[in-house]
Amino acid sequence: MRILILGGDGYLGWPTAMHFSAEGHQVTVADNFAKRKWELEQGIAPLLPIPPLHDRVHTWNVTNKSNMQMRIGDLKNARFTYGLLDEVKPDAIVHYGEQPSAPYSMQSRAAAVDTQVNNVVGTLNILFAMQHACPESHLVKLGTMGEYGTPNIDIEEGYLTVTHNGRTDTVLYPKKPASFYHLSKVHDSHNIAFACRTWGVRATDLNQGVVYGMNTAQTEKNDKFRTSFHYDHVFGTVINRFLVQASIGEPLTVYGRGGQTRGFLDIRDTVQCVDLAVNTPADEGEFRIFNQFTEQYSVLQLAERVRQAGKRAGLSVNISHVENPRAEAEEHYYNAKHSKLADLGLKANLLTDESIDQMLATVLKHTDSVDRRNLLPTIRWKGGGTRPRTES
Ligand code: USQ
Repeated sequence: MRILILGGDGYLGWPTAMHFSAEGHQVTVADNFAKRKWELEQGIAPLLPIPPLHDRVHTWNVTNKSNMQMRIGDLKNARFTYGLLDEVKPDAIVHYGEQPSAPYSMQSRAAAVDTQVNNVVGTLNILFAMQHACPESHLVKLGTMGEYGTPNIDIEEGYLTVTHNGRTDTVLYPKKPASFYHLSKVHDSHNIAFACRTWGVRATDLNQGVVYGMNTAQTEKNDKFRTSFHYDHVFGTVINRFLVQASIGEPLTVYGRGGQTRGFLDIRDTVQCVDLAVNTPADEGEFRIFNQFTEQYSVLQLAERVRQAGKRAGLSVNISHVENPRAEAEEHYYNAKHSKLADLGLKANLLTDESIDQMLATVLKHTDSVDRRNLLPTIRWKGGGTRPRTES
């Protein structure tokens, strides 16, 4: 298959690209390095340096006798996006090419606008370019479980059947997200759903939970294949942050009471789920939605699991309830369905003590690289954010 990975330089895009290439598919990665720019702007770096994409792709191709292709450009630029799809004519487009951080989007007006323009316009350009270049192609779009928020009813897999005044219809599940970032994914979902029912686009929206881990079958084979692992308060996700905090003797930063419950998955399962979606394409006109996570935990449960892992490794780990910088429910009902990927054959890599111990052992090898200045949250949800140095 010809597979185009948008955002191929990122935390999830790069491991996904290597996976499909290792499986023998013709892979093209595209990126505009926006994430690297946002990191520079925030004064943040991943735990370990990530070589330039050119270098990673070259080393991958030489080591594996592959022919992965790379294109550099911005999806907001319609000329680039049309040209890319025209040239590649992909059978499947895996779209990770978005600003991924909720805190980033909440820090200022400029960052909220940047997030929504980047994400929504990029996806719109892809939908239009598909019409022009490859209408049969299957769009596999990374959405987020956070689109749903934390409603006081069960979360269904994308759709809800409602009976109202005696009549029944099936509608997109109501969305109540908790950041401008998560909202950008809601807007994307609606635009894609519209393109499916109007133009017959085939699309799968993967409502992904919070990802943890840094190793997949390919990342471990060469230092240049490692992926961008963040532990900072902007791009770091909660388990990755707790592991790094534990490794350097800093308290685990549970925001507020810690009853916030979310769906989680191992980075290896992100790759597996995307593989399943690509290999079983949506039908023409179908807007297929999968809830992509394997287990749900509260933040406090996770902190306790990491504390116990620290203990097994001989570390003394404290849990600190810091003031919650976000506006979110700290105790709530949460029951999200997630059976469709399992039905397709997903074999979950669960968060076992062994897997936490392994991740902690990896992080412990790199404690010298941790920048302690970027651990505590400084971006507040309330009040419209600060005026950053970069905004004129
Ligand atoms: N949290 C803490 N302490 C921390 C960091 C986070 O208590 O040090 C809490 C947050 O308040 C939140 C939960 O942990 O309640 C998850 O936060 P997160 O930063 O791990 O994840 P989130 O901001 O929701 O976003 C991440 C990814 C995003 C993806 C999303 C999936 O950055 O790209 O879409 O997870 S989901 O959360 O299911 O929407």
